[in-house]
Amino acid sequence: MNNETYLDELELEEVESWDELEKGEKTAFIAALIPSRESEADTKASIEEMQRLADTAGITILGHYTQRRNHPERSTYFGKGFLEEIHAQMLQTKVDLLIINDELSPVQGRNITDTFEIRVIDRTQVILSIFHDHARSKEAKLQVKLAELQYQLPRLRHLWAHYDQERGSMRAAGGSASRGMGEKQIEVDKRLIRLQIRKINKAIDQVTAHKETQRKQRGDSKKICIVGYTNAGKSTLFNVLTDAGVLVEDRLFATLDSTSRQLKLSTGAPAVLSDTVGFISNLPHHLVASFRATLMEAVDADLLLHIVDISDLRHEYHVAQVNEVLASIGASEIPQIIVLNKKDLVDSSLCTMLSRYYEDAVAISAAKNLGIEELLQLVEEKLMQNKLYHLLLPYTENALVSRLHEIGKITQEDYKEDGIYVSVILGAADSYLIQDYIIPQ
Ligand SMILES: Nc1nc2c(ncn2[C@@H]2O[C@H](COP(=O)(O)OP(=O)(O)OP(=O)(O)O)[C@@H](O)[C@H]2O)c(=O)[nH]1
Ligand SMILES: [Mg+2]
Repeated sequence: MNNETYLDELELEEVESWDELEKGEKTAFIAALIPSRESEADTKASIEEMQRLADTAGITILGHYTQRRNHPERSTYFGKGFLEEIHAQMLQTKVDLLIINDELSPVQGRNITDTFEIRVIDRTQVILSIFHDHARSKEAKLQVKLAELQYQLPRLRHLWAHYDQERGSMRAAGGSASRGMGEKQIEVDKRLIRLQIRKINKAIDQVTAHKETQRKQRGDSKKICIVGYTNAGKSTLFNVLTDAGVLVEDRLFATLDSTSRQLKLSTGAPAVLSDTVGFISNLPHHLVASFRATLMEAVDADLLLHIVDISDLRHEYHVAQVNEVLASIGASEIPQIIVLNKKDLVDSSLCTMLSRYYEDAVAISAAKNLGIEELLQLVEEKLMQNKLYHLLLPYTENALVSRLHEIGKITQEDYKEDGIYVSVILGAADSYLIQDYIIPQ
């Protein structure tokens, strides 16, 4: 039975009162809270990222507002005066929405809407809406649906609360509708949502178990997974290494599914490479949780290729954010190679500096096919605990050279006057053979 079959069996009912992003709503302001320790550059980058997310979700940003304070207001996130000012500006400019660059608590979202009459959505909703639009496979769609339902559950009320208010006033005017219908309806909806969450979780459990079996069948193939910030170039690299033809796009979260292909290593050792969903700072935790079937690829890997877009000024911060997500899914102990991508867009001195700064790093351009050989070499080294050695052997060690041909991979062999120059990739267990002949680099 394949993944899709488990998921086909799943029937979900629509819940009426989800306050979704409506299609007509296309313009917005962004509002962000700036902690006092945050630098101007970081604030700018964070708002730009929010703008990029909004853009990907099909919303045009017409301006942004920031307020410097360390903690959000418990009940309204921003202060009263600030929200009133935004409301006035929104009316004047006829802007549809306010996007908050953070996740609002259910109470905050409700109060901003009710008290200040601002149609508000938060960063999580924007990301969920992108995931919703980009999900192609049934598995991805269900994982997104699960995250949406979990986000929605504590926030159910809008439609039905209004229903109660209307009914209440009708009764006051002599109508006979009973008050409290809305509250009952919220309970019904909540039950329905919980039921759906259980059903999806069960289906995802089955998919996870099925994938687990598939992974076991891969036997002793080494598992390598490409991870990284969204838009870093994961799928581009995946295609270069496997000719898979996975979708590559200059947009956030182009990939939501994981795809795996055989990777041919020069040692002939079997390996499987996987491309997967990208990460972002403050990735909504519901998404991380519901994408567990997809993220298993990373958790289960023998080696992670952590790909970094070094043309992005915030690359260092992105590395930290990706590592944070990896830690949250239990993948922080897996060996990593830092793949410094898009070297075609930056100064070579930056590549050199970063290659030295990170342990096990290699600079490449996936799009321009640069540095791929070096990357593969490093992959082999890390995977097999193999290392590349440059040796100078005396002619009397001819037998050892023959042996190296058998047990390692010779990448260069030169017979010169002062001896035999050999470059060889060798497993850690065999390295004692050549210790005396290593040329110091
Ligand atoms: N200049 C340059 N552009 C690159 C390079 N590698 C990838 N890109 C571009 O970066 C963009 C994102 O590439 P993808 O491979 O889709 O990135 P991804 O990490 O898979 O992104 P998501 O799946 O959305 O998380 C595309 O426009 C690529 O053409 C590179 O080495 N140099
Ligand atoms: Mg991708």
